Amino acid sequence: MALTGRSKNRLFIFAASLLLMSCGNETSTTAPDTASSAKAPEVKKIPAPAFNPDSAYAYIKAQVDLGPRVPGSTAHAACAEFLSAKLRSYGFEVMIPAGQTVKTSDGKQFALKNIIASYKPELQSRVMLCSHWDTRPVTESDTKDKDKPGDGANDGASGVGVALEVARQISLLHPNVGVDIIYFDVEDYGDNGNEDSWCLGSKYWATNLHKRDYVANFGILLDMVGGPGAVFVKEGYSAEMAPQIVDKVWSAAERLGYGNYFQPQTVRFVGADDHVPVNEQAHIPCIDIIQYNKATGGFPDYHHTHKDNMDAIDKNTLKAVGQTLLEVIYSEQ
Ligand code: AHN
Ligand code: ZN
Repeated sequence: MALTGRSKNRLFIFAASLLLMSCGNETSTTAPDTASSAKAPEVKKIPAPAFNPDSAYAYIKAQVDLGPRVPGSTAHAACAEFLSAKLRSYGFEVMIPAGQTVKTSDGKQFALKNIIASYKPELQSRVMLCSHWDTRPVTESDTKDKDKPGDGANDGASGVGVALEVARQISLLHPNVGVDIIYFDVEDYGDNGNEDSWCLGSKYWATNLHKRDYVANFGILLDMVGGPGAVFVKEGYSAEMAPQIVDKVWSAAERLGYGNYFQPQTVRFVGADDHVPVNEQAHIPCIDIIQYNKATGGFPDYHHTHKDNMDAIDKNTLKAVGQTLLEVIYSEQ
């Protein structure tokens, strides 16, 4: 078909405007990438929500109010129910693998209850938070009633409560990553002087993962994270095994103004803790946020005594730790 002059003109205008439109489109899609010099398209950063220390405190008190969560006790069983139900209510998939037994150094056997909670298990990029939830059966560092368990408010309940408040925040504002909260059982049944006798739940988990090929970008263990005026130094084993995670967490704390809690020196003062099997058997870089006593070079003086009760919990410390964790989680892609 022969084209008249007018229709040739129209065709030209049409073709030219298509070309312009496509140029315009190209410009608008390529400009931001060029400007930010980013290679892969970035997922939008979600500002971290505000950690509520009253809520974390209430979760710690709820555990303490059940009584010492000594393996085999009714309080222990009730606490497993309480924590599972809470985590489920925050949209986590929760499992307590059955049929796992551990033997403590005094020859007792316990049905292990590791509580494993996963938010968006389908996501590849994951952060793992962990703490132990059991209470030590004795208070050997006290002067009386040493043979009775204490409240384990800071040693056990604090890390659990902080992670539970993180779970609640995640249910309200979804981060870009998956999150696993693992509450290890039978951490605190050990014998002083026998490093192998501690951390039985985490050792079991690390050698029998709840999911084949489970992996997380990194892990953060919370151990005694509620003490008034707590100092967290860079724990030596963590600094050696996962220096980049220590930096990530300590620099987040610094940014938020919690540098008085998260101090820059590195000190090796923890013998055995749950992050060791996570690093060595599960091969997940994992650090320990654990209170350091500058005066003694060890644990706080109420450690493994009856003074480890709700008086050993300070909401300002809970806020510093919890807000730092949220900052780290919501910064992760
Ligand atoms: C030892 O005391 C050998 N390890 C510290 C692990 C722990 C016990 N954290 C709290 N209680
Ligand atoms: Zn302990």
